[in-house]
Amino acid sequence: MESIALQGQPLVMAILNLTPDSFSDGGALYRGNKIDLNTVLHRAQGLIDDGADLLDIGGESTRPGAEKVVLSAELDRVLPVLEALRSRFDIPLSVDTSSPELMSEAVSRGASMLNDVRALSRAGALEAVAASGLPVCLMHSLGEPQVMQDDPRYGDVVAEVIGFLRQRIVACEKAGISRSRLLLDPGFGFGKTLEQNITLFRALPTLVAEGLPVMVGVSRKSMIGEIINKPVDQRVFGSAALAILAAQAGAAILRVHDVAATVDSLKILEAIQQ
Ligand code: 9MG
Repeated sequence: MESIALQGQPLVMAILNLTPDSFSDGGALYRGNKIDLNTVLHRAQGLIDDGADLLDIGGESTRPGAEKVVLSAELDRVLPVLEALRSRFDIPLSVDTSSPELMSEAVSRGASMLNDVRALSRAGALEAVAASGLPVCLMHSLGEPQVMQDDPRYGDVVAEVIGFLRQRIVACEKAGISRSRLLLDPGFGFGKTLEQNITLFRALPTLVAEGLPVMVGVSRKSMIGEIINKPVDQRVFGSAALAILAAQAGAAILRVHDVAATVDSLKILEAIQQ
């Protein structure tokens, strides 16, 4: 996959959330109501020093209940940061967006990958990605962030998530996006109860068996908070533990906030695994 080597141990994708209401750092990259580029560069350097393999930059909050972002705000948040990071660092940069406009702009500013929590369902997204030539992660979500946690229901969560992702693969191939550019993500926390998340997590090997690289994002999410009964700022160990279980289940990319903890834990796994 273009400039992103997906072999052996999973890659660690560090989250760089550019929203003022980010659920994990609450807008720490802001000075007043503007993104502070120096702070962002400093944060990015820290994530790289900690061992991140790629960065995921996003300008839309997708946490449960988050407000919709207007396109101009998303572009204003992401594009200057993407340009600044691209000119400064060699690390592959993923852009987390559902907006075809941002997808297209991101390509010309050096993005290496796209990550869409709506699996390219917005009008124009399939075409934008087809033209980009970039790898893209297709994630499952049950509804929009504003309402996705309002009593999510499935007959069979594993079958429905995999069925949805298969349909999106077909849509991608029809639009001219080859399988070799696709990654799959079950979308932990996106319209799923704790029980549904756990069922889905146990089925990761089944998703891996679909034959495409699987991305897992569980970092600091409520499923961890509910299991260990701790607030978001005390979920580092729980997140690292679940990341390692995802690695054992065959995940190719782990999307995380706590890079150092994840990288150390992966080294332990690698040393012990046969
Ligand atoms: C943007 N975003 C938030 N959570 C995510 C997850 O679990 N996977 C992917 N691909 N993106 C996510």
